Amino acid sequence: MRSVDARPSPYTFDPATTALLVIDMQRDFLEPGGFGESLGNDVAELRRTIPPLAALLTAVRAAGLTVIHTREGHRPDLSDCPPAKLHRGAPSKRIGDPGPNGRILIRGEYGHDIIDELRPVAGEPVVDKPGKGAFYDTELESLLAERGIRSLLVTGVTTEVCVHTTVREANDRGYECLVLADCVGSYFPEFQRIGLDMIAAQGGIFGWVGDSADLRHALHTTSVLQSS
Ligand code: C5J
Repeated sequence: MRSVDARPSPYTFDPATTALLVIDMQRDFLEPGGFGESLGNDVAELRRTIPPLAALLTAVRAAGLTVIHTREGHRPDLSDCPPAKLHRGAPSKRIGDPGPNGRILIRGEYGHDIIDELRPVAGEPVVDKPGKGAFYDTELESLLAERGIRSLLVTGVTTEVCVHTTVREANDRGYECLVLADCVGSYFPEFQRIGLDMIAAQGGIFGWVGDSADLRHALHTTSVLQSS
């Protein structure tokens, strides 16, 4: 077992039953011209997560842990996009509209894919999800069950939307989640702070909040291959 300094208490995990979840690190959220920017957001707010997450990915892969990526997006015919999501708000471009990186938030388009810096490697599942939560209408739960995963190291964007929804879904299913504060990002600094506080509040009502440097240190001292 490994232990990492975290809020509200140290987070303990077994590397053999722990996965790194990388949520929606897609061009549509992190690069200009995508869904995030169409909603009026500054993508620069999210990009600070890229270097620590790249370093964490390297450490997690070296330690032999399971890595799973997710992507939010819809079928080209939008049959999996509820009208309530499609028509909400007044974005400059709606889901399915053409943009500089292809149709906004549509599977198979350049903008829908994961940014080059965090590209999945062979063998790492990429879960396509139509909603905010990674468990809703996806194969994530069976992927985790097949691998015997009980603990999730949660990273990605955005903190208060897809990260929060996924952590809440995971918590209700009995997974123990450590959210890495420097590897999750929000377009809104106050939501970043409050979103993380909400996870760790009340004795860790949804999970734990920690830092990737501490996690990398804990991983450096072991590997799944060594410990089995
Ligand atoms: C949003 C996400 N923010 N991945 N999606 O719409 O958080």
